[in-house]
Amino acid sequence: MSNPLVIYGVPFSQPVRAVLWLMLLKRKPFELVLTSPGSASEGGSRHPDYLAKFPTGTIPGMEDKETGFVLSESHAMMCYLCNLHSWTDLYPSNPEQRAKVDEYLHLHHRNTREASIGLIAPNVRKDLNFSEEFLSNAKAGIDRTFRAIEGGWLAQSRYFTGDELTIADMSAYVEIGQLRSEFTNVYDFEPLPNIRRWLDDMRQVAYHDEVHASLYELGDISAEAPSMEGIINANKQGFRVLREQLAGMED
Ligand SMILES: N[C@@H](CCC(=O)N[C@@H](CS)C(=O)NCC(=O)O)C(=O)O
Repeated sequence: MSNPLVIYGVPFSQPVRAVLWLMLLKRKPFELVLTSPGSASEGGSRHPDYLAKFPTGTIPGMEDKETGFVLSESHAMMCYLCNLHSWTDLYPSNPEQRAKVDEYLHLHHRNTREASIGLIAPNVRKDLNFSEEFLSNAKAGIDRTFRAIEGGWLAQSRYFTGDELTIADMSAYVEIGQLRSEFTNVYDFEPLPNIRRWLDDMRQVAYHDEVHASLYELGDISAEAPSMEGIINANKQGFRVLREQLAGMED
């Protein structure tokens, strides 16, 4: 029987990667249904069938085929999964510790997430001709957020909210990690030693490489925008690697 838990998305998407990483880390089987972000065609996140379940038209989407329960928003999914399965190592049950994780998850959207909007999207979609003003505002926002992470969260503890990994780190990493030199190479982390230390620690977390297979495939995009074919190939490679992992879980 096919798995009742379905995740819709592509591995190149940052919030999709965060949810997939959690599922792999906890060895929870699921079915990944490739869904193109922004496309109104069949299999796209703006197709009426998808919008009927997920009105915001974004990936990831999650569906429990057995109960009909659907959910969008990567952070809502990660919290839900942790609550459902009592993964209190990654989402602590202590109210104060949990609140610190939530604090970061809320902050993430208009701050760390700007990394994709200000640094990845303009490099991937040069055809969209982002204005200089847009790019410099985005860059200033990213620098500000990274300085706060460097001098705040990661100056005080090994991970974002303490000495243990939580879903806050996983969510932050899919945005920040993608920028490093071994991936897209679009940000200079030299002045940020605490972030560099944390990035190295995050790289050691199980399934890091599998979840980031699409980025290894895409490579450095700092000098030249990748072709659409390059992005499709990166997603295909990411999907292949995930499928192997999922097959291993079902054995
Ligand atoms: N806050 C959302 C962001 C989701 C998001 O921005 N997804 C992008 C792909 S990375 C998307 O689906 N874009 C397509 C669109 O907006 O049409 C989350 O964390 O799930």
